[in-house]
Amino acid sequence: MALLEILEYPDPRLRTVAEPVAAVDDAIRKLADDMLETMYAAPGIGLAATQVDVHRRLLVIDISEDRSAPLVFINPEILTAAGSAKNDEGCLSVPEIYEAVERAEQIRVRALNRAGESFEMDADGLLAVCIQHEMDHLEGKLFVDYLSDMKRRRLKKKLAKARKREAGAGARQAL
Ligand code: GNR
Ligand code: NI
Repeated sequence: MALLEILEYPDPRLRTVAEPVAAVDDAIRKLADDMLETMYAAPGIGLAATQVDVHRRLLVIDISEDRSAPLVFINPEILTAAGSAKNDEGCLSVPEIYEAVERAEQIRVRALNRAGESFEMDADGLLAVCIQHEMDHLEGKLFVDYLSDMKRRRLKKKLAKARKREAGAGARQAL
């Protein structure tokens, strides 16, 4: 297992549209395991391959309290979507920013599991939010794209400032 580097906004690689996984083989299973390890360490409740600079249609999720329910979705498709709800979202690629986003409330998803078998799942609540958030990543889309231009500009500044502060702290530590 290995920890992977998570790309951060506004890295242009986060805008890549992912290609379907052609075959669920050992390399894909290792990627899923490394993504789960990276997600748990972050910590986060979901991670899309796009965020670790692998542009294949694969995502992992675990919304359980005790991190005991890893889910792997390969080539996911939303079959049906109903209702809408606004929930606060965060993203490991946009650290420390939380904003409300409107999403479908209930969805039915089809995907392949780590054995390469097709399955379908109904989701609502946080799981539905998370699946839609991760599937957006595979399209090169981020939750901040749903915000107003003004909010996005403000948040970009805030992120740049936080990064500068961190770089300064690192430099001082090295002295
Ligand atoms: O860890 C995460 N938490 C979260 C909270 C609300 C809505 C979506 C998410 S996903 C996020 C991890 C992440 O960035 N996945 O792409
Ligand atoms: Ni995200």
